[in-house]
Amino acid sequence: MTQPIKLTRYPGNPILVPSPHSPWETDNVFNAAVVERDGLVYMLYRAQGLDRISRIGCAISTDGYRFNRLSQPVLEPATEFELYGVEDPRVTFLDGIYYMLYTAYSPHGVRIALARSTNLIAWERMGIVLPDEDNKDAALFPRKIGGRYVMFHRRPPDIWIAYSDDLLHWTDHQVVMSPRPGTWESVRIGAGGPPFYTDHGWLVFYHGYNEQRVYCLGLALLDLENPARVIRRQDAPILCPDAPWEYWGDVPNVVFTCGGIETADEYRIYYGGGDHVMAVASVSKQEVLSFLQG
Ligand code: BMA
Repeated sequence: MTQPIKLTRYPGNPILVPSPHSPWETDNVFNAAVVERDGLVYMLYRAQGLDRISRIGCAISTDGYRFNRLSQPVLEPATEFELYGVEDPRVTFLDGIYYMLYTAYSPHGVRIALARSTNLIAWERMGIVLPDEDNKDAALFPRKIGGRYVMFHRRPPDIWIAYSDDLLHWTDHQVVMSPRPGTWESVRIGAGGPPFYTDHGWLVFYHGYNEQRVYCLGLALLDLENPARVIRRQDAPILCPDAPWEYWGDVPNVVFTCGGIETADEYRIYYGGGDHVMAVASVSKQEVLSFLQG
């Protein structure tokens, strides 16, 4: 039997920690979307400060490990659906535009919200997606399928997909994957960042949660034309809390990803540790190939 695929932590973790200098990010910086643009790596991270409201900050890097942050958030609560915060961004580049799906949290509950940008810093709100239901963990696919946009979303406890012509109205909702009883992902699961396109299918990094209240990350492969069809799903998690900044934090025992990047030879997955700091871990494409080929 082949060994399960695992992510290897970057030895310099954590790569982003709260800042005592900015009131809006004194407490936690975590669950970032990460995107490459013109040779720079942009991290759009969820920050919580003195008021405990979540905002989205931006940090920029030339090597993907050492980041400099902008002094002000790039997105902060502005609508009635965002009163308690804007959380867990996932960013996708599609047809020349960056789209951010994020969680809008307010007395209405949690909603999926959408914003767009051409430079990853100035964001324009497009509206609330699925306005009538509590939902989160949404991520837009980086390519259209059959001429339509596709996104992951989460109706607890499952990962779902839906299709759209305009990014705001979504139909053809289907369950993609469900929790597996008695495992690390027994209670609920949710998509990580946008899936990676490969010749063999959509490669998905996702999170799972169990009765012990531990968040781990898992790996799955979905059909390119019909991503509701799961081609393969690894039994073992690819990353579980095991470092101090993962098992101790604002919320203990959490590794949670909202995105990663693909380099020539590896997948680099960025993740929040303990809802408190940002870290990164990677796996070589060579190693993933056995999973893709089955
Ligand atoms: C989920 C989300 C994430 C968070 C995780 C662990 O429901 O709120 O933002 O990282 O819980 O607390």
